[in-house]
Amino acid sequence: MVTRGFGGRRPPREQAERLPPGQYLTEDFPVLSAGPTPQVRLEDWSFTLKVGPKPVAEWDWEAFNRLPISRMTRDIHCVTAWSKFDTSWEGVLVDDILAEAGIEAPKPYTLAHCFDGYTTNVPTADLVGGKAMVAIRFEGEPISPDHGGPARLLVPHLYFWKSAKWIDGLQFIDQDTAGFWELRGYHLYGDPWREQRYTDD
Ligand SMILES: Nc1nc2c(c(=O)[nH]1)N[C@H]1C(S)=C(S)[C@@H](COP(=O)(O)O)O[C@H]1N2
Ligand SMILES: [Mo]
Repeated sequence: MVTRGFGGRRPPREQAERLPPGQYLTEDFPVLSAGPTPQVRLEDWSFTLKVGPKPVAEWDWEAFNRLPISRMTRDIHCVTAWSKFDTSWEGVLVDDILAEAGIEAPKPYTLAHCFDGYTTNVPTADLVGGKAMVAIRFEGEPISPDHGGPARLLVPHLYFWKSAKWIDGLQFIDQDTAGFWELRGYHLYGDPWREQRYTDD
């Protein structure tokens, strides 16, 4: 048996239970980006909520940082087969963003939009109920630019391509609409436990 990345620090059975099928454990944090890292200055940062084409709320960096901050410690799973356990993030739950905007999950699907033009689609139900946040800190520090700083989406129960880096908004939409990688062969939903890597998985 080959168990890549097993450092002997965790009981093998616990490790096996926490690793989705086809994944291996890593202690590093690989950087995976479709293009160059955009340098987003905090003074240029903004986050917009849209319902369909219509903007309904917008925050600059200072205002966003005044929203309630929550912490999530979760395992993350990349479609390229690495998983990393117990990553800890601080940020604003999508629930709290919606509450601040005075709206409730207005449409069944969501597209995340980013400063580099990247998009990814997630059912709105997978973003609420404490399942997802817009993270602004990783392991107690500001998120580094390569990992999506100033802010990235964190949807840890789906493959990590759904956790959009350099996020600048969420758009609520009626139809599930493929984003950047979903248009290029990745699964529309991306559940690591059902190994939904590619379109027809
Ligand atoms: N804006 C944006 N978000 C993105 C990407 C990207 O290219 N652009 N890559 C995705 C992919 S495929 C993965 S696996 C994770 C990687 O995050 P990391 O570089 O912090 O490991 O970010 C996702 N979010
Ligand atoms: Mo990825």
